[in-house]
Amino acid sequence: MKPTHWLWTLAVPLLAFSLLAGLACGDDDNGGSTKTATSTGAATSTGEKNPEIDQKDLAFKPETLTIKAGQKVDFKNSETALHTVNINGKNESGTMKKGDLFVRLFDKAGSYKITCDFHPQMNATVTVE
Ligand SMILES: [Cu+2]
Repeated sequence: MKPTHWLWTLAVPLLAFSLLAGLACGDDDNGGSTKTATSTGAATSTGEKNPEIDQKDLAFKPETLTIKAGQKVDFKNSETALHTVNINGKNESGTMKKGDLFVRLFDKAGSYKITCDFHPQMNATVTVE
């Protein structure tokens, strides 16, 4: 029964792979569903771009940003590593993949700590005046 045996050696890894892929997809969907990232931030009619904090090289760039109350900040993931945007310890962005954008309105003055769930070394501070 050589042919049967041969088929199974193919079928088992294939099955395992599709199961894994399915699981990974499910996880991804979960993370994405809480995301509030939209492109509506670009609709501000002043023509002014939102200040931007880039997620790159496992860091926030820039690490300090000063804005005025009522301004929005574009958080952008520019690399393949997954990131989150946590504002004062709260994950507001969900999991961000490469190319994802999270726009956050800062309407109250204060100092906001920006961190990432996956990389404890990622830190930034947004100061709202
Ligand atoms: Cu990160």
